[in-house]
Amino acid sequence: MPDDSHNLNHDRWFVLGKGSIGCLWATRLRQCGCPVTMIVRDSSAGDSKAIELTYVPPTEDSKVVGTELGHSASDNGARLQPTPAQANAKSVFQLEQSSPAALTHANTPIDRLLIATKSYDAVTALNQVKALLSDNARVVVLCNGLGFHQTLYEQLQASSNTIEFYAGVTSEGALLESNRVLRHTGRGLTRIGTYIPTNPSPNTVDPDVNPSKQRCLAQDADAVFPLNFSLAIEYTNLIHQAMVQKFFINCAINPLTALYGCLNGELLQNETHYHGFKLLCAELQTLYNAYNNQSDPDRSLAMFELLTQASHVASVTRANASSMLCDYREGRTLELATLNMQAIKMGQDLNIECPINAQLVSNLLDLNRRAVLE
Ligand code: KPL
Repeated sequence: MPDDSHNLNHDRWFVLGKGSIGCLWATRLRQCGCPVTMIVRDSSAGDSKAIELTYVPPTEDSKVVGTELGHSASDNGARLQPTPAQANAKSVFQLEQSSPAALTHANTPIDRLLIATKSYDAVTALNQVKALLSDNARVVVLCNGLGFHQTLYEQLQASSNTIEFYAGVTSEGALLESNRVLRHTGRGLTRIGTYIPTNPSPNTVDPDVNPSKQRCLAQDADAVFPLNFSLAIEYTNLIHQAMVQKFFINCAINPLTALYGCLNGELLQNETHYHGFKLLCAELQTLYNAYNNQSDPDRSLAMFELLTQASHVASVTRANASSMLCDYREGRTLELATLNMQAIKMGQDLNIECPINAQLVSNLLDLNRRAVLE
């Protein structure tokens, strides 16, 4: 663990993942005055250096996405941050860029860490910088999907059980037009909450008796991102529900857009695509209902109609290429392990067959393998 007395950069955010969401957060954090270091793997960034990233704001008429789940207002006393006009101008931001090796060599303490990698990279990426986290570090994960949060949590706990760990889901739209230009394509909503472990480990201290955990729960409403942050953030105690619902929406939209090679809106407009979309939503709805009954007997996750919600998201983001379609086009690994393969695993645990998801995963793995070979 690095020596905290050397830490003159208490409000510096370190960002893992230089995709569109990582870059959006980096520019917005810079905009409100926080120093930012992008952690990159490239050996070219062996030594820390400064890079410039241009933020292009959304057009005035871009809608807020993310209120589709009925949470536009606070569900637990949380609030949305205001977005002052000057925060939204096109601007060029200076960001530090450094590699895990360079940070480790300099023994740089990390107090604030955002994980915005592809979901399958999150655990490895965290491992590369975990030793630099200070005892009271704040870690926020914003990756798509389910199934890896618990591993992140356990790794953080093993470092220090006073690290604050938040999970988030975002519907912000962003596109990297080049590695120096980030376009904010649509305003969204980001919901953040303290991650609640699925199987508390023996050294996990109950938040009721751990003063540090009490502090972080008590401060959720205004503590995670700076007060003048220009993205809409809602702090919630129902983060698990938000993660599960976003997971099901992503399981419905992302793989089909990659398979059909279509934009989100075309899932609704093209008759054949829509037929596939309805069948997939029906299979996922059965799974959601069973999961909900099993994991939440008081049914606070209930009343979620996947076809309606996923259609709404596909419609509001109609001009977007989903992240999985972009990954497919770029020959990157698809986030299937944390989306539809995770759904199949959930089905196995609940004795629910998921043949449509299984076929979809198999077709996409084949396509992806061929794309990577080409
Ligand atoms: O989250 C998304 C993604 O592409 O990963 C959706 C909501 C489908 C928007 O494109």
